This record gives sequence, C-alpha cells and structure tokens, in this order.
Amino acid sequence: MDPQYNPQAIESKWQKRWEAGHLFDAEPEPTPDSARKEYYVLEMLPYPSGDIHMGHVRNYTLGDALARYKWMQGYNVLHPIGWDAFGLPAENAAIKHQRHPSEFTFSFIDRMRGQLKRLGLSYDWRREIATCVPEYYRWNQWFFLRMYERGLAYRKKSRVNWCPLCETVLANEQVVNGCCWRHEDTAVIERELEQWFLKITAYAERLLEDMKELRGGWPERVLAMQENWIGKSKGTLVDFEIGQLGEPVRVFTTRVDTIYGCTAVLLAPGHSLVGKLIAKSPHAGSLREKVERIKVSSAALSARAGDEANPEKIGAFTGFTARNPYSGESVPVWLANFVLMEYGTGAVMAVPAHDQRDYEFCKQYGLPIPQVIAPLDGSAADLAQGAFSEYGRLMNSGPYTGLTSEDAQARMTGEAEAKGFGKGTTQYRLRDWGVSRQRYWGTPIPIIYCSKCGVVPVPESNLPVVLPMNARFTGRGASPLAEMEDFVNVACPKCDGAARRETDTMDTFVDSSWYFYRYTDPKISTAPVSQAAVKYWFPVDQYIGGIEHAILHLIYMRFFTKVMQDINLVDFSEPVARLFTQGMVIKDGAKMSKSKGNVVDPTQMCARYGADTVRLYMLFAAPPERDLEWSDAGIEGAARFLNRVYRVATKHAGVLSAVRTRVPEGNTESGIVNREPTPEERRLLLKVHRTLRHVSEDMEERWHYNTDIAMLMDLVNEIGDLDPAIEAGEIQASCLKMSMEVLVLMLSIFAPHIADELWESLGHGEPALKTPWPKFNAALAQEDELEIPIQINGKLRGRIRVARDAGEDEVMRMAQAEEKAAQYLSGKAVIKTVYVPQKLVSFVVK
Ligand code: ANZ
Ligand code: ZN
Ligand code: ZN
Repeated sequence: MDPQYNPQAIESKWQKRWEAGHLFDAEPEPTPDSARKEYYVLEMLPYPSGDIHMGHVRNYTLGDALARYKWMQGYNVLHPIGWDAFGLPAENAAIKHQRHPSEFTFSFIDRMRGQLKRLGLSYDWRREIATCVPEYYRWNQWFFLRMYERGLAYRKKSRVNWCPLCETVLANEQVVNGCCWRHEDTAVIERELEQWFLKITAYAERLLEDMKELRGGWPERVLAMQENWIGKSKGTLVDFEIGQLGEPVRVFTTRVDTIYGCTAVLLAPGHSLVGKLIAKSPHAGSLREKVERIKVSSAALSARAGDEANPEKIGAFTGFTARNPYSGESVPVWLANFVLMEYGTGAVMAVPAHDQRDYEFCKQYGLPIPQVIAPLDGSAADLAQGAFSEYGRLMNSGPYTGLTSEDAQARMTGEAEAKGFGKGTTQYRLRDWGVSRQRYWGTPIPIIYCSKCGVVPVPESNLPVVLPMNARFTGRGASPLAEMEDFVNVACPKCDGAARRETDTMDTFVDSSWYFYRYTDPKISTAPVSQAAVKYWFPVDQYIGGIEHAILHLIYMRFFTKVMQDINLVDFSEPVARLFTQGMVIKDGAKMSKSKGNVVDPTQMCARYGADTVRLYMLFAAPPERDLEWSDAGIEGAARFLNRVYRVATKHAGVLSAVRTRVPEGNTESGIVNREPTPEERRLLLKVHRTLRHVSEDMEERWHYNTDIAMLMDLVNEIGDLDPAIEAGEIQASCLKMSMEVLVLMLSIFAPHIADELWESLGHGEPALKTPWPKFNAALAQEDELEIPIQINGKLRGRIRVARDAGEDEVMRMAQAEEKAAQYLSGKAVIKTVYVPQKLVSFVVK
C-alpha cells in the first residue's frame, strides 16, 4: 500500500471498480429480493450550462451521503441524475456563435457528466435522462394533449413584454429597468398575444389542502411560501352603482366590515370599465391621458412584482362617482396604480382608516379618513400614525355599529346576498401558468390551426412533433420555427386541408414537472411512466435542492402529479415525502458568480485535493441548510484530516488485516478475549460507540454532517494517540481493528474513495457500501457522558452531551456546532470563550 495518501490514484481506481461492479445500480422493480425495501433519493436535475459549480457539488454530496447510508442500511436505492436540457441560454449561445443549440447542449452534458463522475457520486447512470430528446419531450406533448382534452390547456390573449428590436417576447427576467436586456436603450412594450395556459388554478384548493400531507416532511418555510403564492382569501364582492354609467363596478374586499369608512372606489388603469368611462366623460381627452400615465407606473409596478417595496401611490380622479350600497353614500371613482388588474376584480373600495395602502393614497390626494373600527380593548386608534388595520368593533356603521368585525362580515355579506348587490367569495392569487415561449429550443406545442376546423390538437399517433434540426438562428423574428415553412405547413388532421402548426414551444418548467417519474423506467416508449415502477418507487423519499425553487418548480410538480392522479397514471396526490433545501455556497460574502469573479471551480479543486476532500469540506464547513462561506483554509483543513486518517489507518493495516472481527456482519462487539477491557480499551470503545450513535442518529434526523465529521476527527485523533498503549499491549488487536473498521465505514458515506481504499487495506474484498451499517451499543455510547450547558452572552442557548473526559477542543467544537448555539453564533464575532471543565461552555459575542 502506498505510504502516501494519493487521492488521484485512489479515486480513479475506485471509480473504475464501482462502475465495473454496478455498485449503484438500483434493482429493477419489484426487487427480486422482496425483503428489501426501496428508497428514492433525488436531487434537482442540473441545467447543462457548461461546468458544474460548487452549488451542485454541495447539493449532490448531500444526496450522495444519504444514498450511501441507505444502501448500507440494506435498502434498494434509486439515486438518479439527468439534464434539464432545453432553455434559453443554449439558444442564445447558438445565436451568438451561429451553431445549433443541441451542439452546445450535448457537449455541455458530456463535459458536466465527466465532472460529476470525477466526484464519485453514487448515481445509477443507466437511468440518465435529457429532456431535449424526442423520446422524452414527446411525453410533454402527450401531457399537453391530455390537459387539452380536459380543458386544462387553453388559449387566451394575454399581455406580454415585447422588444421591438428583437421582435420577440421577453421573459420578466429579461426586462431590465423597463428595457430589453440586449437592447439597453430600447423600451419594452406591452403586447397582446394569444398564448397557451395550463389551468393550475383549477387545482388551487387541492394544492393547499394536500399540504397537510407534506407538513413535517417539507420545510415550513417552503410551505408558507407556497401558501402565500396560492394566496387564498375569503371576502366579499360588492357592487357600487355608477349612476352616470348605468352599470355597477364590482369590488373585492376581505373587510366588508369597514365599508362605512369607504371614501373612494379605485380602478386599475386596465379595468374593463375604463373605456366606457372615457366614452362617457365630458373630458375624454384628459381622462385618456391620465389613464396612459397611470398605466406606465402600474406596468413598472408589476415588473417589480414580488418585491415588497412600498411603491409610490399614483392616482387620478375620473370625474365619476359610485354609490356605496350599504350607506347610500356617493364616493369618487379614481384610477390608482397600485390596484392590480390580475387580482380580485381589478377594483378596490378604499378604506383609508383601516388599510395602509389606502391610507397613503387618500392622504396624498386629500381624501377624508373616517374611522369605523374601534380597537377591541377600548383603546383609541392613533390614525395620525397610519391605518388601524386590525379587527375590532364597528362604529359609525349604521345598523352594524357595535358588532365585532367577524360578526359584521357575516351579516353584511348576508345582506348583500339577500339584496343582490354582492356575495361571499374566495379568491386566489395563483394565476394560470402561461407556457407559450416564442423560442426554438423547447418542446413544440402539439397544436395545429386550420382555417376551417380551428384549433386542432395533433393526434396522439403523430407524436412526437419533432423539433426540426435545420433551423437558422438570427436572433430576430418571433421564433426560428415560425420561419420554417416545412415545419409550419401541415395538413389538417381533421379535414386534410392546408393548416399551420403552432410555432411556440413550451416553458422548460414543463419538462421538470415530471422528470423524476421518468427515472423509474427511463426508456419506456409506450407511456410517460411505467405504473408498476412508479408504484414501487414512489413517493420520492427525499428530494434535495435549492430554496430558489420553493415556488415555481415545486408547485408545478405538485400540480402535474395531481393531473396524473386524475388521469389514473398514479394513485397518490403528492410525489415527494420529504424535501430538504440546502444553503448557497458563497465566497467573500456573496453568491459565487462569474460576474463577481468569486467562483471556485470544483474541477480544479478535485485536481488539486481530490474529490474526497472537496466532498468532505462541503459537508464539514457548515450545516447543510445554511449558506456555506468558502474558505481556502477550510479546504486545506479537510485535506489535512484525510491525510491524517490515511496515516493512522495504514500504520497498523498490515497487522490488522489478518485479524477478524464481526463488523462485516454489522456487529460491533469489542472482540476482547480472555480479560476485562483495559482503561485504554474502554475509553476507545466508548468513543467509537458515542461517535457511531451520533452519526447514525444524525443521518435519521438532522443531517448535521458538520458535527458528524467533527466527531470523526476526534475519533481519529484518539486512535492516533494510541500508539504507546498498543506497544504496551493494552489494546488488543481485535478491539483496535473493530474501531478502525467502524471509523472507515462511517467515513465511507462522506469520503467514499479513501474509505474503500482503507477498507481494502483492512482485508476486505468488497466496497464499504456492501457492508451493513454498524450498530452502536447504546449502553456504551452513553456511559460516562455529561451534559454541558452552552451560554451565549449569559443566556442558556443549548446543551451538548460529551464524554466526561473530553478535552476542551472537542467540547468547544461540539458546542459551536450545536444546533441552537450555531444559530445564535452565526454571523457574529466571538470575542470571548470560557470553558469550565465538565460544567459550562460560555461565549461572548458581538
Ligand atoms: C377594503 C379593505 C379595507 C381592504 C381594509 C383591506 C383592509 P388579500 O388579503 O391579499 O386578498 N384588493 C382587492 N383587490 C385588489 C387589487 N386588484 N389590487 C390591489 N389591492 C386589491 O387582499 C384583499 C384586499 O386587497 C381587499 O380588501 C382590497 O382591500 C385589496 F381595512 O378592501 B380591502
Ligand atoms: Zn431587444
Ligand atoms: Zn381542418
């Protein structure tokens, strides 16, 4: 065995062996060995951008540790990977270099596959998929047709961002300061285009309702974001008559109890009544101008949608008044930039005393601010400071005065329904999913337009509608597809007359809405998924990815699953049992990015330190849910640790390889014969079992790999310090060997190559993955343990369990990694630490 740790040689040796031995191939389903339970570990599939980055490494290393652990626990593990291969960047590169997007895509896939393989990740590569091949995307088209049949895919005119120079639609992300991202001084204009939509709103209630299945398994934060995005609110629709128009304007309010305090009705500038108001107005010209002005500021507002900044409120009086059906009072009708066309009815009743936005608006334009809700506790609301927006008791509200807000809402909605000027309603913020993209590199939408028959879906037997490969990329025009006569012109499937194909392609989020089903039987050609395979593997036991996908992708995939349930493809409603969102990898305090010049390239790091060091560092440097600040010293430290493990393990390997233990059967007996354990042996055993307990429990619950690795480091130090005891005959070889073996098996889920090398040096023929995960002895693990409280700035913030004789370094390291303490310490400067042995750890931070 090489006395020097040589990661490059070791890693390529083991990667070859793993591949030759099909080590990570999931058993086909149903597994021949029926006692074996299945486990599905999934990481979000990468976009083939050219090179993997540290964020990928972190994501995949987290999943890899789990997959290896599950294999060792005896599961049949599915751990697949694929490519989210359609999309704009490849198309833009194609335009720039006048080459085909598929060339870029496939060469990037090849390169990135090599980089992933270099990391030694435990993927079942037989199941690799790429979403840009017809064998895959034909099923996007198939899903589209199924949805079309059920009225879940439909076409409507909608507003889009259009660059007049590019002559194409821009995504919201491509609009920079109101201009085209490629033509920085060309203002984006709004256009109305026919677009295809998927009716996700039909599933709003189920998307909310089924969240109860996810509670506990998904981060609360993600569920809260989804709940917000779906945005269910119960309220009332109320009609305000506009006398001069002979037609009411309908508002949506969640606070009908405040209606006696309404001082204006506000319309979005795009509201359907606005045209009629202009037509009836004696000052049509000036009103039209006002509408245009407010439209501009409201467009700027919706371009920024999602950012919670408090935009300037701009409005204009229309010259019309509307009648409050409860009080009979007339209030002015205004246009307002902050009223969204897409929500509720696009019209609002302004109640300045009880809604902060209305308050700001009415203050600015000098409208009155009458109070109609009093705080329940009898105190006075300070309306000089802003709106009082809580529930309370009604005042100045005619017959409803004195009621609580809840009671009043119920009764007032009742009155509206009885008299026919309104009704109770439920609104959702969720909008239907616009999937049309005027782009080439995506799935063609399987629709044909015939002048006689209208919209005709492509018959299923004609799928796939293949993306033609001979497109030209000029960067101008709606889409290269629209210019390809032999693609566009087609016989109508119904009447055989001349017809034209849809030339838009689908949003790439469609591709990623069901890809994880395809892995279970990636080559099936008769259906998108094999029901038997899905039945066996689903739900995904653990999904791991970035928090940035909390809303779009993670809602779309839930939506797709519900549609699949409705067409009897699957018999469940939620595809993912547990979700984990990892933090970002940052450097110098910022997310790594080419433009900031703070990128650390994983491939270079592998060449310099080896994959095991990179992986270990990714897991050690921070708890996985937090952001990880890259540090050169940190990765050096990880490299030093693996060198030390290698030295300590190889020192005795020759002697130990002949000794037998029961670890290969999952049994961690000490193996000490003919005498009681010596104090040195006892110490070692306690340490081994304590570490094993920590790692095992952590794998089940929290994944604080950083603390696991810290404990492995201590165990290695302990073993490294045993030489004198070994020479003095105070440690029996079988006890030492058992300890080494358990150490190597634990290490194998984090740094698998070096672990297999050491496992082999200990006399084992099979990779560590084939060995059962060792079981800790609970009694030994807790013997001689102490609980030590952790104080931060004098307050109790957590507790750790440590060995009675643990050294200060070890205790401090554990204390810093302790979950709650780590939260309080994160981002703060520690100015003082105190350790009172066996009693207390204390930090003073700023
Ligand atoms: C009067 C009122 C008084 C309101 C009050 C609130 C408090 P959520 O809870 O998010 O559903 N609203 C309705 N449609 C709107 C639109 N298209 N653009 C902007 N704002 C709109 O919000 C519902 C509330 O948001 C509604 O209730 C309405 O203001 C406003 F003390 O009506 B409320
Ligand atoms: Zn442009
Ligand atoms: Zn026809």
